[in-house]
Amino acid sequence: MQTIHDLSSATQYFHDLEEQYGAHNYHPLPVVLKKGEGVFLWDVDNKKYFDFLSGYSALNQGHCHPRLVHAMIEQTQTLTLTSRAFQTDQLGEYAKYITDYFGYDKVLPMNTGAEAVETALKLCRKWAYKVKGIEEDKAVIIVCENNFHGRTIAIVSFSSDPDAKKDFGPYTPGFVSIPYNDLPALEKALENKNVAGFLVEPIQGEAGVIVPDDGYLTKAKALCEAANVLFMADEIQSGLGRTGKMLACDHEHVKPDVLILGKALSGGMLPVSAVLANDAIMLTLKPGEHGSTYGGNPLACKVAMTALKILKDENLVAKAEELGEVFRSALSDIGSKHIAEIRGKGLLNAIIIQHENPNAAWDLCLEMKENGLLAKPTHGDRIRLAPPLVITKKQLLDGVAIIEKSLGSL
Ligand code: IF1
Repeated sequence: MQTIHDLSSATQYFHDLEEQYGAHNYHPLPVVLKKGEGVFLWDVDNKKYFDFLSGYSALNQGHCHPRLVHAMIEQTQTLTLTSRAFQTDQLGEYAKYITDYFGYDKVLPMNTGAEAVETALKLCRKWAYKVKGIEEDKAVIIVCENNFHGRTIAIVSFSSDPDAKKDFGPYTPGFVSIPYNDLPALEKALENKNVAGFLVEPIQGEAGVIVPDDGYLTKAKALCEAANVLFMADEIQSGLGRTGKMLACDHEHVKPDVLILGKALSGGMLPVSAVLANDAIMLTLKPGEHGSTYGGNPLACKVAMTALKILKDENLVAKAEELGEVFRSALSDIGSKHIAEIRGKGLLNAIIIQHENPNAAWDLCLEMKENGLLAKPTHGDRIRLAPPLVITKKQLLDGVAIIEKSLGSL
């Protein structure tokens, strides 16, 4: 099994720089990349890899998509940022495009996913006080156990992951956590008249690709509607074609009151996120009540419009649905005793590893790296497998062959 000491001199050089001068808030796989194109990555020794993480689903359109690179270059040479103190020829066009695309009255543009989630939380509370009539500072937002919505203080305040939460207190109040995929628990939590919203991932990504029962989203939305509570879907990872539908909510034809997007909204070019809602909700925010220096900058608008067009022009949603089926059945055909479970939808999948070696998932990822495929374990025993949606069937099956070969070394 490869250890950190078997690195090439070039890899070791860059590894040491990061180690010495970068914060240690990650434990990355020991691979140093210098080039990406489509589904492929190359390291500093020119070794080629399949990317089966896709920047945690930010690269649905693949690395350095030529249309995105062109949009970046063109806008970068024209106008990149004005701040929202002034208007631009890109924001209005983008706002119209994305609201038509998803069927909402308005969009509030932000940058990172966590910022979009925070924006949704603030919007929900503002709506609760101004429209629903909840008493000031009493609004409650329901969240699910094992959620992942970002890393800000408010968001980790309602995390159930000790690593994400410990030593970051005091925590932000106003959140109630219930088990995921548990409708009676939601129904009970909704009895509290101070509930303003329900924030949920339609498929839980970080928790290891947890797919809820069919009908969960439909019923959850109905319960929220009956209680006059906003159903807020965090589609930052599950959205934009990743699960074989444009949005994971589309598997049940559920339309969130508040839709939260990020990651692949820019196809990996720069941080772009967005919150979409109808006027009754969105117009509760008045000028000066929320904002961001880079939110809605012309470069982000241009790139995001292009990223959304690529999803449709290249039919990536249907491809993800079709190739997801191919992928899960090919993984199942391996018949490895070390794969305890295969789960996912579209090209958002994970395998659960069972092995007496507690580091088996990590060791398998090291072995897959040696064999030319990059993926990383989450929560110890599960490996997320999420290639860019531009992958071909042959490339996908070549990837499965690498996974099979690597499993043989466990
Ligand atoms: C890390 C994974 C983690 C997200 C959902 C909001 C955000 C994310 C559903 C915040 C971000 C990233 C963050 C990155 C690893 C990755 C991740 F689930 F995708 F694997 F952590 F759980 N909602 N997910 O998945 O978006 O602010 O990062 O733009 O923090 O380690 P962000």
